[in-house]
Amino acid sequence: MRLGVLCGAGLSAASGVPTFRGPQGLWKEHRPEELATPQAFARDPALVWEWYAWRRRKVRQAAPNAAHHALSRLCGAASEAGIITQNVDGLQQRAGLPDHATLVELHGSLWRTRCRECGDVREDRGPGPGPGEALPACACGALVGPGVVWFGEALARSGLDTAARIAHHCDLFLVVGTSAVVQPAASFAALAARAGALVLDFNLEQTPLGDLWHRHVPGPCEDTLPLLAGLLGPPAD
Ligand code: BV8
Ligand code: ZN
Repeated sequence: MRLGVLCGAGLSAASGVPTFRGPQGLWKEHRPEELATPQAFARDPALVWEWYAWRRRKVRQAAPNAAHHALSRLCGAASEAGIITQNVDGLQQRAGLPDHATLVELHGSLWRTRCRECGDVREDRGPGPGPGEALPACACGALVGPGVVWFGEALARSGLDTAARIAHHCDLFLVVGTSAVVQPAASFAALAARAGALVLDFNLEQTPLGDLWHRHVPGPCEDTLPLLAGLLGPPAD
């Protein structure tokens, strides 16, 4: 069985990482769409970095949950496995994946920085600048921002190609914990459905693309995915 997965913030909710559009999707009365943009960074880079430093702290305090581990097991049971994640927290990597599984971070990573002037990208596992601290600068002189893809920024071509390959070549496509409102990420579920995969949507709620799904699996994914892994996956070691 060839497995494809598209996941979003709901996958990490049980780890204590806030989702974007849920009731706790606010930070200091700012909505993510207001801060996750190049315009917000140009206007107030310190505020944007404060938000990302806060998110780094939340993720550092978090651990992969049963849903992440279930996805790792399901990848182990599949002959081919690809995970398309919109999450930037790195928790799926921390849960571990079998060598044959592909993971693509469509929207980048909290644990990198990127210069929007010269394109320099670096790993950065630090806490991010504290209040009043100097903001990280690039050798080219520009300020560097978090290594994520903001609204209005193009996604990396390589990531899009890998995601399309995963969606095109799978028999089972799991959509996990995403509101399916952000494009082009959400489009990969439709691609998988058109390519003939059985699409299962693991979410607390129905999503806008509901008529595309072959099956909505209601409930917290940290409860429902382990059930699927128990049916399809190898015995937990
Ligand atoms: C681009 C990184 C072009 C930053 C993020 C086409 C149509 C419509 C709009 C557009 C379009 N093309 C472009 C757009 C505009 C825009 C867009 O999609 N806007 C939306 C809001 C309408 N897209 C873009 O700007 C993209 N860029 O297309 O560029 C271009 C081309 C060439 C040159 C220049 C430009 C870039 C999009 C990427 C934005 N960056 N994040 C950061 O993280 O800070 S998006 C952000 O939203 C996160 O990545 C997040 O992952 C993503 C999606 O949110 P979800 O993961 O789904 O999270 P959410 O809170 O919404 O939902 C959680 C779900 O989980 C809920 O359904 C809930 O019920 C469920 N849940 C909760 N708990 C559980 C659970 N389910 C199960 N179990 C639980 N326990
Ligand atoms: Zn630079």
